[in-house]
This record gives sequence, structure tokens and C-alpha cells, in this order.
Amino acid sequence: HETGLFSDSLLSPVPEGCSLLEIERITQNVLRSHLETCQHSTEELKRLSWTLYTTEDTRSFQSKSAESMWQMCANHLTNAIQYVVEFAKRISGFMDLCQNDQIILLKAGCLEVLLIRMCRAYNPTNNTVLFDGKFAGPQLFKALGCDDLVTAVFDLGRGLCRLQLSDEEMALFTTVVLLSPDRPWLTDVMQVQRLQEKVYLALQHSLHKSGATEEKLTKMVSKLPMMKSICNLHIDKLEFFRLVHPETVHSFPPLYREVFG
Ligand code: MHQ
Repeated sequence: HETGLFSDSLLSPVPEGCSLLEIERITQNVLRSHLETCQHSTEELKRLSWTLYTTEDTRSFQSKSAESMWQMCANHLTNAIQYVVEFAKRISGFMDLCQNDQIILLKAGCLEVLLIRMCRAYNPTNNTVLFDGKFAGPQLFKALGCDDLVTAVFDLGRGLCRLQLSDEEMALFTTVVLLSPDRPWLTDVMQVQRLQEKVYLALQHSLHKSGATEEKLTKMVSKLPMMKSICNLHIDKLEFFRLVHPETVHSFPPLYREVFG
């Protein structure tokens, strides 16, 4: 029997009780929230992709102290996290969750969302990413002393770029990740699960509409373990850095310390 999900009738219900009309409403809301909070428009990124750091610039970043480079990265990440918080707040359903669960989902998911968003600001032709106004290769981050972490981030960027996600797919995918019901200490797991299911259906529907294969969704989902391991690696690196430079970590933005500390 037809599920109705892909039929032309706007009101045909699917087994989960989510009409096509509702799926379309979710897609529009999530896409709008993404576009309003993604920090850089596609046009802006295209324009900026020509501005690369010179070898000399890169060398001067490399000779910075670990402390000042960490501080700079923490500041940029915090700024980007604020946009993710704003993104979450604009997703209908997210604000209906209790405040405890909103905080748990954001703390657990914001870096994963950022890592997915990163592929918009990543240039696979020269393996660079937007950092402080220009495009930077992985070697620029040498002073952090986290080559394995930085390499993993760039590898993920390359892998995600290969999927050629549209803004709609990216918006829905980041929302599915944000609404993970398996985050520890959630109060209402079922409410998060119901919300995530709907967005997941919307993602499937969006892929189907654009003629993408089921394989694309499989590939998207297959990036999740890599993202999780990057998040864990980042926590480990921060913990170690804190041991050596506690006073620097103390001056990181409070939001950064709240999310990762
Ligand atoms: C966002 C914009 C954005 C902002 C910041 C912290 C550490 C030890 C290592 C960008 C990470 C170093 C990040 C700043 C480096 C890989 C980090 C530092 C998309 C993501 C993006 C471009 C971040 C990408 C990762 C960067 C460069 O909308």
C-alpha cells in the first residue's frame, strides 16, 4: 500500500501521522532558519574563496603561541555556536521542548552542526577553509599542536563536500543531528524522537524530490561516527591544553567553556 509520502495529494497521511503538508511546512521552516543563521551567504563564500592566506601569512600564524592560536579559534568557534543557537531557536518544535532538553541538545550537538555547516565554507580544490576572513589550509593551524584534530576536520570537510548537499539538505540534516534523542540526560526522549522522525521524513522527501538516490542519505548518515570522534578529540585536546595553560582556558568565552568545558 502506498504511504502517500511521495504522492501529489498534499494531505495524504503517512503511517507516522505526518502529512505531506506538514512535511513541507517543516522543510520551509528549517530551510529558512538555516539561511537566516548560516553566517555567510553562498555568494559571499564564493567571492571570499579567492582570498587565500599567503605563505607568509601562514608562517606568521604558525609562529604564534599555542595560547593565542587557541584563543583565536575558541573565539571563532564561539561566534559560530551563537549562530547555531539562533538556528535552533527558529526551528518550530525546538522551543516547545523544556529548557533543560533544549540546552542538552545544543550542548551535545552544536559542534556536529558546525562541522556539517563547515562544508559550505570549505574549498575542496585547494583543501582550505574560511578562517578569520580568508581561506586557510590545515598547516596554518600548526601552533595549536592538534595536527590530528585539524587533519580530521579537513578530511570531514572534503568528505561532506563530495556529497554536494543543497542548503535544504544541509538544513534538514543539521536539524536531524540536533534533535538526536539519544543524548544523555534528556527529560522527554519521546518528544525529541517524534520531532526528529518528522524532520528525517522531510529529509527523505527532499532527497526524493530532487531525484537523489537512497545512497546519498546513507552516505550522510555514515559521516556521523567521524563527527562524533572529532567532537571527542576536541574535548581531549581542550582537556590537555587546560592542564598546560589553565589561565588561557579561563579567558575563553564563557559559552565555549560551557559547551566544551
Ligand atoms: C561556521 C563558520 C566557522 C567558524 C569557525 C579549536 C581547535 C583546537 C581546533 C571555523 C579547530 C581549528 C573554525 C575555527 C579549526 C579547524 C577551526 C577553528 C562553519 C565552520 C567554521 C568555518 C569553522 C571551521 C573549523 C575552524 C576553522 O559557519
